[in-house]
Amino acid sequence: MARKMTKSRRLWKQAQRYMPGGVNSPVRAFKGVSGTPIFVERGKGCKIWDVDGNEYIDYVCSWGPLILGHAHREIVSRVKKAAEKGTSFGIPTERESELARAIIRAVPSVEMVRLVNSGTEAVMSAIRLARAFTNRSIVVKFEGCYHGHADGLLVKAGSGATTLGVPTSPGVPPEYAACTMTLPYNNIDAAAAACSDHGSRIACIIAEPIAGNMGVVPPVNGFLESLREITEKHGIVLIFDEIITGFRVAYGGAQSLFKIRPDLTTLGKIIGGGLPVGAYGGKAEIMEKMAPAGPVYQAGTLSGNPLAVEAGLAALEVLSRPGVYKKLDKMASLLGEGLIRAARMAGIPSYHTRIGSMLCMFFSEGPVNNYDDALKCNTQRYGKFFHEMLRRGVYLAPSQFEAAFVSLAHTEKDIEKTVRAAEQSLLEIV
Ligand code: KE4
Repeated sequence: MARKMTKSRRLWKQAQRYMPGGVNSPVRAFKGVSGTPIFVERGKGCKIWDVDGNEYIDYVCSWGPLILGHAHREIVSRVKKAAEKGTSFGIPTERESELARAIIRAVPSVEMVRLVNSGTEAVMSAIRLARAFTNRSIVVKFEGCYHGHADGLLVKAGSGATTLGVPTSPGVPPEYAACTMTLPYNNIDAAAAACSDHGSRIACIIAEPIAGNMGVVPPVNGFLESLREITEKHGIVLIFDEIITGFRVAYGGAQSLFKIRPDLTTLGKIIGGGLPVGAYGGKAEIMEKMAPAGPVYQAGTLSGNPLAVEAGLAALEVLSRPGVYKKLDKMASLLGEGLIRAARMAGIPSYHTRIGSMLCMFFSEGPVNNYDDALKCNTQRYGKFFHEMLRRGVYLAPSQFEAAFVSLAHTEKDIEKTVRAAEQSLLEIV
């Protein structure tokens, strides 16, 4: 049942003339799975339609923001109304304070918050703030965790485990990378060793409390607790990057699930309801160092933009209703269990992870607890699976190293159709 791809192919050729690699963000170019990307025409609920009229059940959900599904009625109507009053002012508005207050009420450790325009901007700002607050320069991150494309974070581990980083992208000066230390995720001893050797020079440790950028890799027991303990001990700022997990795995984010209070939290995706919003927040004594209250500079023309704020407020209001996370968890568990059964039936080695409505099926022989494990996955097989599923009307992430997201719009019928497609697809790639 070959899908019509005429228009997508034509648009793909044209896009590559105008934009580097034909996209505005690399992962969309299907490099991780080969083939021609689909061009989307519209979305509604958990479905998207491409420009050739093919329908798909969508598990990318714009890489996480669309936890309510596409074109949610309340979001669309409230953004339309807000637009009629003006699209941007660069002047304080009441709704910005209301979104800030909603975030503060939801996320346990956040006493004060600043809205920005992307996750990258939120992380950049949080790191600058942590460096200013501690008067230290070194940033510790974990392999396989992605925190946006700020120079100092496009870094991989140098030769020894706790040596300073080397750039992963041209254009990042080695001097920038030298201020970043990259450690293995879920390795408590490596984190403790780095802090005892370099603690007095480390400004912050930034971690995804549930890693979502090497596939979904949950923290092993004690990992997050140990990070909290050793950062307290050495006066290091602990930053939880909850740009994926914030309002995804619980209304209070991963920190409310694991009952850990980081010093700073970065947010994005869901809090913008599908429009561009990022945020960073945390202890008031730290946040008050930010201009104009304090000396640490950060600014943004469209920060707190009325349309994005309205979409974010609508999303958080729907998510705050009783039973929402129970429903998300139920749908995602039906999908996760179905994929495990399908892989077992096809005799294909796989490893499955899920927390709430973010999940991953690794084409891996063994468990995946860190980036080294993730890199052992059979990405060719993932690519074949991806295209077999696409043919059957299911849109997964075009990379093994991403999460699948279930939204409130996914129904049992959609999940059953997806599991059936997986059973057939896996038999094709054995
Ligand atoms: P943005 O600058 O893309 O809004 O956020 C960067 C970011 C920061 N922290 C985490 C944990 C993230 O997952 C991200 C962005 N996520 C990727 C996909 N996993 C966005 C998709 C893309 O790059 O196109």
